[in-house]
Parts: sequence; C-alpha cells; structure tokens
Amino acid sequence: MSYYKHLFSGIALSSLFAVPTYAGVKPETATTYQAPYAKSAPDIDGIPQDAAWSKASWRDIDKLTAGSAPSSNEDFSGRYKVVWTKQHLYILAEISDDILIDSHPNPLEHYWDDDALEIFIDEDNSGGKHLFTYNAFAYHVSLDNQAVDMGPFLTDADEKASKANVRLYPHHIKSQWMRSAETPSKIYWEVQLAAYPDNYKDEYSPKEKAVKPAKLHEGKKLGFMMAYCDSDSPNGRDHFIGDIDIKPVNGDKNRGYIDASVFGVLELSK
Ligand SMILES: [Ca+2]
Ligand SMILES: [Ca+2]
Ligand SMILES: [Ca+2]
Ligand SMILES: [Ca+2]
Repeated sequence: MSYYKHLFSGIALSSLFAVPTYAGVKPETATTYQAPYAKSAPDIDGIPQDAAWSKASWRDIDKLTAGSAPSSNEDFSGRYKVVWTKQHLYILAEISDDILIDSHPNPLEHYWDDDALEIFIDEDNSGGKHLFTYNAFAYHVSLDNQAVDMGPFLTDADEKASKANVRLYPHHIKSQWMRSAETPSKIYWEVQLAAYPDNYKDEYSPKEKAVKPAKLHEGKKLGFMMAYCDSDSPNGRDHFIGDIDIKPVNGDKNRGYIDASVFGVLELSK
C-alpha cells in the first residue's frame, strides 16, 4: 500500500476531492485570537515564565474534530496563547495528557498517530485548499520537537504514483516542551514559528532567491488554528481536538489539513 493510500485510508476520497463548501474562498470570519506584540521574544525552553506571555490571553483547545471525546480533563485538556515579533509568531500551549506516546519512531510515518501539537497557519488568510500546496501549512509538531507536513508532489511521476512529499521543516519551527514540576500532569509547549507565504518552495534553482518568511506587523491577519492529536496507545490517534468548531462536510469535521477556509483568524495587535 502506498504511503499516500495509507494516509487517507478510512477517509472517503469523495470528501477529499468534493467541491469545497466555500469554493476555495474564505468566508468572512471574525477574529478568533488577538495576539499582543512581544517587546522581548519568549525563550523557547518549555518554561512559560517569559514576560511576553503575561500579556496574552488563553484560548481553549476544546472542540472535538475527530475520534472520540476525551474521557476526562486528565485524558486531554489544553489551551494556548500567541504573541509576535516582526520575525516570528510565538505559541505557548498548556496541555494535560495522561499518556505521552511516540510509537512511530520515524518522524515522517503516521505522525498524526503519535501525540502531536498541530499548528495550522495560512499567512495571507486566503483560505482554500492546501493539502498538496503551500497555500497554508498544517505543522504536526511531534514529541521530538520536529515539525512535519506534506508539501506539493515533487514530480509528475510522484503525483501519478501518489507518492506524497512528507517532510520536516526545521527552518520553520523551533519547539520545546517540558512537564511542569508544580503540576506534573501539565506540559508546557513553546513554539517559535516563521510565517512562510504561499510561494514558498522546497527547493530553488541556483538562480532563484529563496522565499523568506513574511514580516509581521500590527493589524496583520493570518489564518490560524490550533489542535492536538492525542494518542494514548500504539493503536493510533484517540482524540483530535482543536480550537475551532468546524462546519462538517459529509459529517466530517476533520477538514483543516485539506482546506484553510475552516481556520480561524489570528490578528496581530500592539
Ligand atoms: Ca520560555
Ligand atoms: Ca490522553
Ligand atoms: Ca494562503
Ligand atoms: Ca496522549
């Protein structure tokens, strides 16, 4: 079975390729999170004591998107906050998860079936499909602090053979999590994220200039959504919970990795 088929096993292909609800255009969406500016960037060390975090408010990760509902707050509960500098977004997630598990050692395999913080970002808030493009990113930040997503097919032959371009993005994300000594049931996860625009490419010819992350500024709006893949056994993901109540398509709320139109809106404020 090809990786690609494996990836989508259990998902109705019709739901993947059906005419999108919003025809690829993001509907008018109110701001879901207002991120304050950080005079001093937080240290990405899993210790949430940085002054910048005190300015930002928490947003709950509590909308069941796929799988079963967590059995208790100890099984899963989570919330996050965001601050920004001109160069980066900074995310702090506070996660309670009774069992942390990484049962697929290869970071490129079944990354959604190990515990992972999933960060969805659409730099220009365009909405629209992004599964095989960089119109938006769905970074799965795994317990080994690496970020995984799927890029465009590398060649026509790969596309024909459904050979997915699953890869790591070490230059996009810096991540560190740690258990809290005061409340060992909680982990604090800090992430520094560069907002790459939709013309980002995996490789450039010698004549091409590499696309740089967007410069951030007050008033900028980005498509944004946070989620957590909670796996508690080697059997795969038990609960997939996000911060946006997604309108289902054919009963399926798990649309974020396909369609950026379901993301919320992150607004940068001073
Ligand atoms: Ca810190
Ligand atoms: Ca759990
Ligand atoms: Ca976009
Ligand atoms: Ca877990």
